Amino acid sequence: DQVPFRRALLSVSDKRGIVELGTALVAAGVELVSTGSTAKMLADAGLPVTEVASVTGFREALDGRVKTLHPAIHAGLLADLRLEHHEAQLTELGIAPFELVIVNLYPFVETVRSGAADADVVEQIDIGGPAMVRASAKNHANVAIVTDPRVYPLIEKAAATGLSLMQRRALARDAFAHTAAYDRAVARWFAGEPVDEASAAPAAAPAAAAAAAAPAAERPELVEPGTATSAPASADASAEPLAPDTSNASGLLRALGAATLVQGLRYGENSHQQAGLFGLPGGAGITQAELLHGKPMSFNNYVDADAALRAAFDFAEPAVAIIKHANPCGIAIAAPGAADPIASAHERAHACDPVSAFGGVIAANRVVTRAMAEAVKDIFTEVVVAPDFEPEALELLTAKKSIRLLRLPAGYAREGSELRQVSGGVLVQQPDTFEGFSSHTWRRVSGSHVPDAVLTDLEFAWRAVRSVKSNAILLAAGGASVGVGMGQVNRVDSCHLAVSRAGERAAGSVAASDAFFPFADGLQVLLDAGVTAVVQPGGSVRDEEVIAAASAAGITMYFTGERHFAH
Ligand code: 93A
Repeated sequence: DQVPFRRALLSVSDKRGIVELGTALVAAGVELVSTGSTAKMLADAGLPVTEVASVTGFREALDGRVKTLHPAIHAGLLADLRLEHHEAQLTELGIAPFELVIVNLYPFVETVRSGAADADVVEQIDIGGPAMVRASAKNHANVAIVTDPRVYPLIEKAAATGLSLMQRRALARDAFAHTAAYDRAVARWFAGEPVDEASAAPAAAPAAAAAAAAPAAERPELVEPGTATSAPASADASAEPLAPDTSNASGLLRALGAATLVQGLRYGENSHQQAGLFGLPGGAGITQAELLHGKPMSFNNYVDADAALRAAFDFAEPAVAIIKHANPCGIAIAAPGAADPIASAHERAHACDPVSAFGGVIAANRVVTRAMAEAVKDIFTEVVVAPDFEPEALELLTAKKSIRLLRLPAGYAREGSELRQVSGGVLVQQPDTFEGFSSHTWRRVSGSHVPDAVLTDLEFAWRAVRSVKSNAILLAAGGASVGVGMGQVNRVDSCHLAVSRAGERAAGSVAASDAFFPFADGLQVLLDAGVTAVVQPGGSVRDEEVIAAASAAGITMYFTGERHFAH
């Protein structure tokens, strides 16, 4: 059910990351079609791009009010190519379909907030953008719709393969939540109400609730046999795929059958357990990483390095995770404007819990620089794994005998399914890599609207907490964890742990909880320590008590409607 990308429509007001995305798409052979200033930006970066005007045969009209509102665009968005007569009509009309649409809307809320005159605010009501978003989302059977730049890394990774139906559905759900929130803001402005309250009103069902309710039949990755190909349906069916498609359960199981021994390990988790490492055909993960320096990796090194990669690569920003016993003792992204972003991320991740970081495993999602190496060389570290190392970084670190340095294979990626052995069989699931979530879909249940910086911190904490074993509580400030409580069998203990690790830094931090608070007691531990905002799934029968505790403390709390268990 993957639909490969052949033609993409890009029309964005927020242009961050669009050139990188366009570059990845062009490299994968995707044709770019784009509007006015987006097209100009892509062309200026040297990318081949087709102007919307040359597709429609119309110049942008009415000061840009009419750009993409044209059948030559909308038929390409709405054609359901599972239907023969749709395909025939498109051919007859000479219109090519889109498989990928990247849109973000005119900045309406920002324009209102800037105090702009009414006429200027009205001009910032996007009409063509939501039409494209809604059309593509309706047609998610054929089209992937992206409204949030944070999803770009996912698209870049999938540029050559396209996305699965389940991923396209998740994006469609986000797209409708996005246009609904946008229209709500417009309606509030017309009503003379504050527009930034709009996103706090309950929108569509929160993402996770909807996902949890989806029957297995709607999650074909989990139940359908793998077709093991990213080629279009019309491709030669007799062509044998090189490797099973590990994005789905049956593909992964077939790949396991073809796994080969990469290396025998000295021992397993303990010295009396024999062990080995097997690689999947076509795998591009920690198993395929190149050991640049140090002793062979141990069983536990592999487990921890993989957990570190999972945490660091969950972020689009330069990020570092430090892992001990499969749990993070620090996760951070670079400080804004840092001269050496990856060194900054490392410094902040290390500062979270320097005691636990001793003997840890570090993953960076960017090339390790000399500045980062300078800091790491003075800390006893088992493993550093990264896409690469600057030559001077390598020189500094190879001076240390005890450290292992690993370079990731090109195109490092986790499998689209993960499994765990249970007696008599294996459990298979999709990994918790869902990219469609954002604070737009959260519901504020106590306290007042928080400043953007706090919301950004809450989003950081909510993403970081999914790399922490349950019960997980993660305190964060400024894009860095400051206290992590993990692996406890009750949530109160995780709260105590997070708070005690954070020490004085707990006051003023924000907190994420991987699952709901069953009672107010755990939350109270955070409140007493001075946490200022909390994000958690909600859904406890005692939610009212928990909300009352947050309200009594005067803090803001959001419900996400989805959880991040990791057992
Ligand atoms: O003025 S519109 O309501 N009419 C349109 O036909 C249209 N098409 C795209 N707004 C329209 N857009 C919006 O333009 C997109 O939603 C996006 O925000 C923006 C991108 O324009 P440009 O590429 O010129 O910056």
